[in-house]
Amino acid sequence: MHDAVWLNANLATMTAHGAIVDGALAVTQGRISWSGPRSGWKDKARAEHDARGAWILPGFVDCHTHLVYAGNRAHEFELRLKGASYEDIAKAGGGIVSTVRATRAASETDLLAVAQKRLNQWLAEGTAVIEVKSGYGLDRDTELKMLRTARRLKGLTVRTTFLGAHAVPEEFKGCADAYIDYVCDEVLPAAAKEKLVDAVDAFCERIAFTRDQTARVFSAAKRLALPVKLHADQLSDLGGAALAAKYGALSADHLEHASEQGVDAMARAHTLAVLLPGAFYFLRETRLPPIAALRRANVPVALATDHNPGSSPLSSPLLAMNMACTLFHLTPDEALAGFTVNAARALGMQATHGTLETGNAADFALWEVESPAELAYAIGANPCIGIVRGGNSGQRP
Ligand code: DI6
Ligand code: FE
Repeated sequence: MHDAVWLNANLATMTAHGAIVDGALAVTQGRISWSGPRSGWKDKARAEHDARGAWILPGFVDCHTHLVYAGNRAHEFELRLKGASYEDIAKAGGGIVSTVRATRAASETDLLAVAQKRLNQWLAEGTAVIEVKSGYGLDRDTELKMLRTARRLKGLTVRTTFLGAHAVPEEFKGCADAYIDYVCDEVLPAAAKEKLVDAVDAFCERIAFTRDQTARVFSAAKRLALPVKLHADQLSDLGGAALAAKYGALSADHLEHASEQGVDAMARAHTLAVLLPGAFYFLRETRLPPIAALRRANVPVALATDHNPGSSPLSSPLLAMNMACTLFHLTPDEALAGFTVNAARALGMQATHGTLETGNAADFALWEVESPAELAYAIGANPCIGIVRGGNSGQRP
């Protein structure tokens, strides 16, 4: 006897089984306990739901966000519209460090309230898992405050990533190496000790940290047995993709300027690509990530919103999918895989999320569309009509 079954549903399983038209999906004790064609459903369930022809997809996984921060950077958007570049603003003392000032000043209660409110948009679009990075504290107490805040978010599963190496804070200006020592010796160990870290990230970029500095952060992560990932080759080719691969990273993210060799190294290391079309769009970048090389090398591609106040104030997985198709030429099927099965892999969560396989968490959403491709096609619509978390149906927020 199963707890509940959804009948009259179409299933985008995101597995090799593909789509199942007129399927059935059952859940028991918070897990998917049966999925397949309706004709094969012979069991019983305590509750029967009529999905009325809706498509069921695994809950979305947003595997790269900076959701927790205070303030916003609308004034920098205005400056950029007048001609300043993202890098100019960062060099002039704006950019990431301006969000750092606001985030340091905010109480944990206020930080949680604004982040929880932001999260409503993800919940309304059927998101089951969100990754949230630190990196707007850049001191021990504020980095820990950000990670604790992320862990307190309600409504979905949260994974926290330590991004102490996001920018050089004002008090270490001109002393990036000393700051990296502080991150490796003090901040990361303190966050790991409080069990607030699921993975470690760094911003390897001309305006942030060098390859050597990034490697030191990765070595510190390895000493603590934490997986790594990287903001790689977004604005310039610093060899970030190959560096991520060398450390067996879960993913290398952005990749607009990554080389073919970088992509090949990722393939050999089974490092996934995470593409972030929101930042590409918002910074009006023109150089496309190496999609053809990624396809040729069979590197799985995940997508994410990269939600952050500076380079990607994007709160919609659906819109990110549309952007990935229009800007990066992904197919709608690739975009859907990018927010489900491949995003779960990018977080090391493929055993529980990203597909409708039996045994996975019963975290899924019902969509009133004729085909799943419509989710990547429509701009600004939200046809989500039901959300199931841990087997329990809820209303869309
Ligand atoms: N992710 C980041 O960490 C930086 N760019 C990106 O795509 C920018 C964050 C910021 O400007 O606040
Ligand atoms: Fe980012």
